[in-house]
Amino acid sequence: MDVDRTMVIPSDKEALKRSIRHHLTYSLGKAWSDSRAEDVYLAVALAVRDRAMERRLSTERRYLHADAKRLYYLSMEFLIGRLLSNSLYNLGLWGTMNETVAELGFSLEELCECEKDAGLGNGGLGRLAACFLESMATLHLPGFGYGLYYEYGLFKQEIEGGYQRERPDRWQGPLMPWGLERSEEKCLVPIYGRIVEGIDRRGEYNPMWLEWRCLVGVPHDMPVIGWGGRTVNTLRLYSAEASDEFDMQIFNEGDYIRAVEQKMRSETVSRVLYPSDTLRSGKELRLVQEYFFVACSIRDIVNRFRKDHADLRTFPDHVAIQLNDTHPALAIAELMRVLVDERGLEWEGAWDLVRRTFAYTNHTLLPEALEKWPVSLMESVVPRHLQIIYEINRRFLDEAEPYILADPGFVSRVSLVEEGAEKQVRMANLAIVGSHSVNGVAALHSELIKTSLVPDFFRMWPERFNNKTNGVTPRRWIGKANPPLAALLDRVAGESWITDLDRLRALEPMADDPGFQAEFRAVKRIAKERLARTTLETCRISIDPGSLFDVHAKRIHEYKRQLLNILHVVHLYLSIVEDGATPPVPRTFLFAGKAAPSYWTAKMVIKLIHVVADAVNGDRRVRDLLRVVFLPDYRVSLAERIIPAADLSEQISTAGTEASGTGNMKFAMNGALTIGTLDGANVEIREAVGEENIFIFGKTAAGIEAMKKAGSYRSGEWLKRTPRLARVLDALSSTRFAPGEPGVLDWVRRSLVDDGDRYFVVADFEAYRSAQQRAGLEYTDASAWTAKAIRNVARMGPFSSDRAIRQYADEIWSLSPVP
Ligand code: 26Q
Repeated sequence: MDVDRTMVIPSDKEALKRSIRHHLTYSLGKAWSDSRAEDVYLAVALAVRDRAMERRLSTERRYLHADAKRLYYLSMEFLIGRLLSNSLYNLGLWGTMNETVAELGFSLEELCECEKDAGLGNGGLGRLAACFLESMATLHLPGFGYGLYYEYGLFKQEIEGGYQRERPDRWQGPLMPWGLERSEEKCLVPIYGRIVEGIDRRGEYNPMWLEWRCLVGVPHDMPVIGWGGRTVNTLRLYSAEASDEFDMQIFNEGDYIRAVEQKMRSETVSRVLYPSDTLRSGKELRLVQEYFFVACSIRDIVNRFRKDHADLRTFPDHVAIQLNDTHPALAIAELMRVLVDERGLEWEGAWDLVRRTFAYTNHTLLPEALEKWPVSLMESVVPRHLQIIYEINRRFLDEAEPYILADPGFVSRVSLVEEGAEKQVRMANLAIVGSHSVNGVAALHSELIKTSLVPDFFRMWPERFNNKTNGVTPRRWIGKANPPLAALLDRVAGESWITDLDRLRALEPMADDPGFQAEFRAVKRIAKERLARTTLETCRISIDPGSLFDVHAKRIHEYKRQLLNILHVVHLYLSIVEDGATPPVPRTFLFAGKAAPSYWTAKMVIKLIHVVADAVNGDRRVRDLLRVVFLPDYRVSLAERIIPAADLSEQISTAGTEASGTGNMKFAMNGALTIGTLDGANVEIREAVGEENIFIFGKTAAGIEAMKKAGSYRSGEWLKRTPRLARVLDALSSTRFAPGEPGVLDWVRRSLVDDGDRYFVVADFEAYRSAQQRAGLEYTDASAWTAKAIRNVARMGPFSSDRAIRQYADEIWSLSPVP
């Protein structure tokens, strides 16, 4: 690799050793003789941080010199995972460091395992943000992340008696090598209070925000190292503190206890990540988090702009802001407030700047996941912002008048404020009105946004709507997660695939080559053996690396239909023990994923998987044919272990529900074939790999939509015509599963029959079963299967986050590389 040698700190083995020893002594205060692996990990991380820091400074000099336009990616979540191994990898220092620590008597692999995941996200949306930052740095783009420095990341999942238990995830150690606190750049954020209408000296409306409380935002900077290490960008995460001055005020009033209580309340703002990725929480603390985050970020962005630029009217020429879903949508009102209330701009001029600055990415089609906040709550937490939103709405509805006159229902659909028993602000509508770009995250999803999610806005502003299909970074998801595959790709495609994934096309001519196939299979085998060791250690279940690894790893959700998968497992089991059938290949079904703590059905799906696993794994009749494993605590570092080992990737959401999916891309890149519905990015994966190299089944989004519209779906009737599934449900109602817990599975029939089967599990069951049967049969022809897997890898170019980011930079941000 072409590594920048201009840095000041040398990075040869001797220099690295000196750095590690230095940090052990002076940063950690440890003698070499009583240093444990954890200490050495920290010392290595600090040595790497020194080197990243240097590049960060030189990157910033380059940006300043070029007066480059900057992109700010606002996201409540960044699911980063471990940083050390990736930093080393992207800096081009993995090999040297590996030898260095080996000479010191440690294995780098083991040291990296000491690091806790930075799990500051729920799933897809947070991981996408992390991949995007990495791609921006790799492409030398001035792109910066803003988020919250949660004290507790996503909960740790433990399983007790088949049930999920949540444990707090305090991911930061006493010494944080990656989050550099910038106390000197603290900022003040007013919150709560009331607005007093006033008229200023010129006779103009001048509202005053009085009696606010004050939060303090403390930035923590994390380095984002691009491939090759020449560009190092920053992810700035804020934690909340109490303001001393305000506490003093209460203190002076004589109420010491109340002052301390207030302080503690302020510090809870950045305490914990909300663990639900769909159900709206509606909780005041979440709104406070969103506002606090947005206020800190906007202050920082405006201050940085003002340091070098005098004329606010050029703001959009220098700044672009991407909203990762609606969670940061209050930024639109906050920037208006800063421009109008603090900088004295006229409303029209300010609004024009705001709209040219913001762009919004939508990540969901589920109506229950669209963010709404009660007006009464906003009035209490952000009174001035609520006023501003009302004013935005008034002017917007004026603009919409022609449409409203032609269609009386229009106004109630597009208004930023939903009328009803409780008035609510619709954050998606605010984000759309305040942005020049609205994008979905896969082709199908972006179409559905226009045709069914917000068709009225599409009619008004068709030019705003566009698609940016998601992507994932090949550095982490191939290079780092699957070194044997990366080495093979280096050899046959040349090393440039890592930043130019289309190069993997070079594999195509070798797809049928028996010698290459053998090498490819050997790579898969290594990953499967590694995962088998993990299941043995963490679940005490041994699995056969020679069996087909069929993997369903993602958040547990009804729409993602883990239920469909496990019902099919029960069907296979019954077909063996009752019908005497013999499946063509032995299979290992692997599940992993967390359920939101308040999502009862999702948690019961986890219980069901364990009940089935117990029955199947404990039955000697299916010993060599079926195995079911639930791997607890799915997280980035576990994904890096699971994904390379998969033969078959389960992407089986109800068509029209999964916005894109990104796991689907990671699995295919690592040589798994996909079994999936025509949903999200699966549609584009099929186009890319060719329909003969993927197992597509089930109803289409249009088909599902038609059934919903007609109200014609009767799952109970369907079940009568699906005897295999009927038998499965009967078996689950009997005592053969979970004999010690009668009734524990009753919810399955209730959900699929009595409650109407919202996610069309019954309707898709037979199609799924037959696709699974095809997959099993095809696996018996190792050569044909391997050829397909190779073609999948070869054709994954479009699903690199580099491609996605180039499109964002060109088509939304007008951002150029600063190499
Ligand atoms: C909202 C309000 C209050 C509390 C929590 C939330 C919240 C938090 C996280 C709502 C949604 C999320 C996360 C959504 C998410 O991960 N969506 C996924 O985004 C991926 C990246 O675009 C897509 O690939 C997935 O299809 C989509 O489900």
